[in-house]
This record gives sequence, C-alpha cells and structure tokens, in this order.
Amino acid sequence: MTHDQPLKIAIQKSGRLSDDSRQLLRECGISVQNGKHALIARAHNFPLEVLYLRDDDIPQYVADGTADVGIVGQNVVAEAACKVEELRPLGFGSCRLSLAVPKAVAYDGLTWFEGRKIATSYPRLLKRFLQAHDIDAEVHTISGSVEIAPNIGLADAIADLVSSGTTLFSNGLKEVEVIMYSEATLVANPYLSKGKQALLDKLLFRIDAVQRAARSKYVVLNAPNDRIEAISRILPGMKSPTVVPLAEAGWSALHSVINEDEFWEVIDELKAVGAQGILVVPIEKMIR
Ligand code: PRT
Ligand code: ZN
Repeated sequence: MTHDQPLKIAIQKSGRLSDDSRQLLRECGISVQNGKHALIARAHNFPLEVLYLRDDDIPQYVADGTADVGIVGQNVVAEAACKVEELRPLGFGSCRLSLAVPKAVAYDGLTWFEGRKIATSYPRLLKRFLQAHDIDAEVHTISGSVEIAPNIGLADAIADLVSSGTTLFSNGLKEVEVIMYSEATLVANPYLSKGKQALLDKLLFRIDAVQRAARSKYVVLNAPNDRIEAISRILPGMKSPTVVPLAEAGWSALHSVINEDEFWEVIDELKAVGAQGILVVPIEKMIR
C-alpha cells in the first residue's frame, strides 16, 4: 500500500517528555534526523513527520488536525479538555497532580480548603476536584513557579505536579491530597483518514511490541530432565518453554519468557524445584 500523506506526530520539543518520546520512536525503528532547533522533521524509514511543540499546545494541535497524533502528559490532556482520543499510556513521565499546604498546617482533611485560596496551573482539574468534594475555595491561576505562591502570600495552598516531592519539601510545603495520577500518553485525532489510520495502526503495533518487551524478560535455565515438567508448570511463557538437551546426559536447558511483575517470585519457585544457572536477558521486541 502506498501512503501519500505521512502521519504527523507532535512531541514535546524540550522538556521532561522529550527524551523518552524520541527514544520510543527510535525503539519503534523510526529514525528521525535530530536537528535540535528544527520544528519539524521527517523520518526517513517510516512515513512519519515529527512536529516539535510545547507540551501545552499538543492536545489542541491534535484536536484540530495540525498533527494526527501526539505524545503528552495525561494531566495536560485532561486540563485542555480537547477532543482527542487517548490510545495508550506510555509508561514514562509519571507524576501526580496534588494539593499541598505549608508544612506547619495541621491538616485534617479536605474541609481545610473551605474558603481558602489555592494557586495552580491546572484550574480546570482543580475546580472539578473541589466541586466533586463539595469544597468552596478560590482558585488562583498562575502559569509557573506555583510552589512559591504560599511563601509570598499569594495563596494558602497549591495544586501542582509532584514526582519526587523535593520541590514541595524545599519550599516548605507538604502534599496532602492527590487529584490525579498521570503519565505520558499517545493521543490521536478522532477523525483520521483511512490512510493515516493504517499508518497509526502500524505505529501502534510497534509500540505494543516495544512495551510488551519492556515488561518481559527472557529466561534460560538448566535442569535435570526429571524436573522439566515441574519447571514448565511454573514458567508462564508465551507458549510452553523451549527445551534443548545439554551435552551432559540427563540435563536440558529451558527457554521461556516471564513477566517483570512476577519475576522474583517465579525465580524463587524455579530454584525451589531444581532449576540451575538461571540467565535473565532483556528482550528488545516482542511480537504476538
Ligand atoms: O516548555 P513546555 O511547555 O513544553 O514544558 P513544561 O515546562 O510545561 O513541561 P515539563 O517539561 O516540565 O513537563 C512536561 C510533562 O512532564 C508534564 O506535563 C507532566 O506530564 C510530566 N511530569 C512528570 C512533570 C513532572 N513529572 C514534574 N515533576 N512535569 C512537571 N514536574 C515539575 C512540577 O511542576 C514541579 O515544579 O517538577 C516539579 C516537582 O518535581 P519533584 O520531583 O520535585 O516533585
Ligand atoms: Zn508546558
């Protein structure tokens, strides 16, 4: 099939999501000329055009079709309330939008915010949260350095993104409520042409293979032949494990794939039933 129009993807030009977004494309086998100052670049081995934008602009550009898809924080998508489809959480850029108050406050629950002034760059999400909890507070919208607002007397509290918590701590604040958890997500325009949808499906196929691989490990181990059955029962694998005889009579090597979440548990069980020389190897791509 030939595609006249490349798929246009918007990613953050420079910021916390930039490196991981570029890396994801790379892991999908898409190489983009990395002109640091370019605003637009064409991939040379996939019909893809990359638009480098400020993260806040990405939902709108995708919604209006300037870009077909984009990589942006769920927090930004939720705040923008644009008509885009969220296709995949991408597993990076994790953070939370939280309410924080000065350390000295004896915080005793959400009613503390009643009648208070809260500074934030996320007025929509904050207002929705307050409304859902029936709290009447004043929302003061500022675009940057929200964390200094309480110190300069601009607000009683803040709602801002937190990851490690260091910024709150060094500004004498403490996190008291989580409004939303967020990570980077792939968003798409809901009205893509057939040709673009086909390209997007191809990209999604690759993203899924990369993500599955990131969650899985390839395991190779040795075992006496009379243990193969017990070990096979423990190994979840894609199918049954591959069994290869070793040069030493009565022994075999088993190959399989295990999920990162159950990794340590499975390894312990394997050792318990007689597995030896267990090798664990990262997987680059995993196609179902
Ligand atoms: O220039 P542009 O507008 O594109 O970038 P930006 O400055 O608006 O965004 P950027 O690069 O800071 O963040 C992009 C996205 O990264 C956000 O929308 C989130 O989805 C995600 N993300 C993940 C974070 C954080 N973690 C994060 N910790 N975004 C911001 N922060 C800030 C937070 O605002 C606070 O100032 O980091 C500080 C807190 O960090 P800790 O580790 O001290 O808690
Ligand atoms: Zn921004």
